[in-house]
Amino acid sequence: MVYLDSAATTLKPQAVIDTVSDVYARDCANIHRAVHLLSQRATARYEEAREKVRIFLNARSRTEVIFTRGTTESINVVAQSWARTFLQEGDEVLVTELEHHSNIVPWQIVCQQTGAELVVVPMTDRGEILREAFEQRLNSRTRLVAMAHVSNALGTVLPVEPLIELAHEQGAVVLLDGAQAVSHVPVDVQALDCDFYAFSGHKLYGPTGVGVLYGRERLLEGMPPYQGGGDMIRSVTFGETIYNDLPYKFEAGTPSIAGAIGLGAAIDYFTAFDLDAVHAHESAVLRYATEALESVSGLRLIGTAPGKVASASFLMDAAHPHDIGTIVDSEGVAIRTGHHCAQPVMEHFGIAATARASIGMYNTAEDVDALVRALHKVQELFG
Ligand code: C6P
Repeated sequence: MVYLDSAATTLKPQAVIDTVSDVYARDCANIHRAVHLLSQRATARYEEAREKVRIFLNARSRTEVIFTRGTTESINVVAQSWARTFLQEGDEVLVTELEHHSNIVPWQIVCQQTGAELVVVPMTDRGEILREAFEQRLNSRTRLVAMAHVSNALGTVLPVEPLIELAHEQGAVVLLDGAQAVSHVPVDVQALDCDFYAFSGHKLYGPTGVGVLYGRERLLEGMPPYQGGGDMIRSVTFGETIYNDLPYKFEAGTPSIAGAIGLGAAIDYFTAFDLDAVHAHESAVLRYATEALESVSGLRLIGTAPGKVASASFLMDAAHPHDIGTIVDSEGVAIRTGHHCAQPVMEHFGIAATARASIGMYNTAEDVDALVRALHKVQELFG
């Protein structure tokens, strides 16, 4: 089988699978709760994983690294804690047209709750977000900018550094949705100077059910908890609860302990490679895929931004994306079809769905050849 659906979730290295299994086999305990040996060991491993994430993102402090269920929850934490507290009528939240639903719907909800307005930066027909379009929508009412670092439906890498600078000049806080970025482009939250960064473990060769919210400490300190429960408190009486310190204030309840430790193992695995070489390899495979797909007659690429990474979305005259997906699957090639949880992107192009081939570090030109052979089969059957 050829796996070309890493944007949905990456395959898991044996080292990650073994680590998760090892946690349950040898250190099965709840964390931050008991004095017994297993709990101490599980707690130490969980906190080591946090430190691995800190180093990976280059966050200043472990207190800025919050474990969540994934990108979606990370964004909802910011929406329901920061935005719900600090936004009011007249304020604006700026997003772009190419966002995943996870970076649209939480802002729509909080805009309804607060009276703030959602403003959208349009993209070009190549799937780019241009500085001029961004500047036109940005103003002194913009309190928060929430944008993808890399688009999942199109593969566009947004020019986030200058956009963050512009946003900060207007006093806005910036959240980056890094779900599709962490495995494909270097991420350094201090160099980016973003205020929040969200990603999912499962798109970085780690387990599902765990993700990260990086937040600038000054902002996290001023935010109320997202959820109430165990571990996020220092003391509770019926009269008053005193919340725990960062990052625990945002980690109510038993987390995905093995998931977080597994994410630490994924970071170890991933960063043991020369990441420049990994990114160069992926770019070469994507270039090869782009040329190979363009040579298939009746095939149109959707999303052609210069410098794009990892994903090639396309349409074929011969068949609907779902039929393409079914036929190539029967040929042993896994791709994703549908709207990719980015319906506004589909609306921009006046389509309902695309077929999307997306690559991970393990994919090769031979995988692309297998896809192209399968697409010729689609043409035979439907053409
Ligand atoms: N995109 C895809 O096939 P979660 O589900 O919380 O791990 O990630 C949500 C999410 C948020 N932002 C972006 C840019 C994403 O790509 C995703 C997940 C998958 O494209 C599943 S829809």
